[in-house]
Amino acid sequence: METMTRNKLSAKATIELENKYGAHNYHPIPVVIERGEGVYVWDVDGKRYFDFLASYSAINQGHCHPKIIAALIEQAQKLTLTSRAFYNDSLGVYEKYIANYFGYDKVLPMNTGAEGVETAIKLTRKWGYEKKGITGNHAKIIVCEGNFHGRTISVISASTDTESNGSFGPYTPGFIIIPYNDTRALAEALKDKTVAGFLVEPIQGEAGVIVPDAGYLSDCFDLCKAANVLFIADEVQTGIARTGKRLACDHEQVRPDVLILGKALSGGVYPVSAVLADDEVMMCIQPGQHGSTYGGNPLACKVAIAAIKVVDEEHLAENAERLGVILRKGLKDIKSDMITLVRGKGLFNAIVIKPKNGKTAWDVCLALKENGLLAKQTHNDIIRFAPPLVITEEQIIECVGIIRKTLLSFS
Ligand code: IF1
Repeated sequence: METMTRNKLSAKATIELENKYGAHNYHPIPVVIERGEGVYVWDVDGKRYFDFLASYSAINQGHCHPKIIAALIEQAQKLTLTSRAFYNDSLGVYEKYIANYFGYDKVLPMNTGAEGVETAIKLTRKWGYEKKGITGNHAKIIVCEGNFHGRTISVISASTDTESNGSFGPYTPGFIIIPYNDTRALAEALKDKTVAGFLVEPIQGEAGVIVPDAGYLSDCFDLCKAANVLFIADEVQTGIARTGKRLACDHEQVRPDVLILGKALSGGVYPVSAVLADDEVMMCIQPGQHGSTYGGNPLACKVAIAAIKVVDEEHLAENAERLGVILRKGLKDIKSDMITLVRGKGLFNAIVIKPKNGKTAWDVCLALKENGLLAKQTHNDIIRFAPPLVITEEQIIECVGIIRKTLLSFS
């Protein structure tokens, strides 16, 4: 196989570079992507694929959305970073826009989703001590089995996934783990008066797009309110129109006390995360008690404003709601004994694969790639289907056709 053609590395040579010089902390599907536009990506050999992962729901607005890229380019040529040692002309404008858009008094700007979760944990603990009156260093946060909130030490300390937290101890104390989608378990855990917060994904993504029973979120919110405990929604993956509403919590009219956003907040163009809360919570952190070098930088601010405007201008939540119904029906109609379950909300979906003749979800993803659709399995038997929300009905129908053809090819 040629290593270079037209000054471009071959797919094989590129993969070998990553293998030799990069940490082996991922096992990617063997495709080398060179370009992305809307719902499509092209590999280094010019083959086009539907992107049915959207970078784990960071690319809800589609690859390289022109309005978001334009905002990036314009700001990048003017001012990219001041640190928070000084003011800049973008941050206040962004903070007002985002706080008003999601309906909170204030926002604390960070960069990655994990930083957003860490920020929410610190904020909740501080509120627990200063407002709820929990005695020093005993504040607890309730989390759910099967959660995924990021990869930092405190966040994996709350995880039940040994692949996420194995051999990374010692772990951060102060987490109570209860079953997901179980309000009785939450009610029991809330009897502990040292609990300051309940941190939950409205739909569990990494666990395999686990959609809780209708009413679960609102029941949990009510239980937290009665126990004077903060309801913390991790909408890093479910937010920004992915599930068919502005936020997944909107399906149940739940307004989290602490809202964590990331990923599609910047449309996959630049790392931007945010924690939103009202003053009673947010003002528990005072100058010098939290922050980050890049948090709230001018580039992030302009990119995020552009990314959110695209969500509204292109009605992405409504599109996700409508096309999710068509996608799930199409998947359920596929007559394959490898599909044991189809579940999801909006364009946040997954199928559960039963191995057949030794072929697993990984093999299905490899075959999907050959047929022009990129997806990735999670936990061995689950394939997530989460395309950019700009996808059209015709494209959804075409993709269902690709998925059907692929699954039926496994005899
Ligand atoms: C990887 C999946 C994994 C998240 C929720 C916070 C974060 C994430 C609900 C942290 C990040 C990413 C991380 C990425 C793959 C993907 C992921 F759940 F989406 F599938 F890993 F489990 N809250 N999820 O989903 O945000 O720090 O990454 O910006 O680590 O492989 P981040």
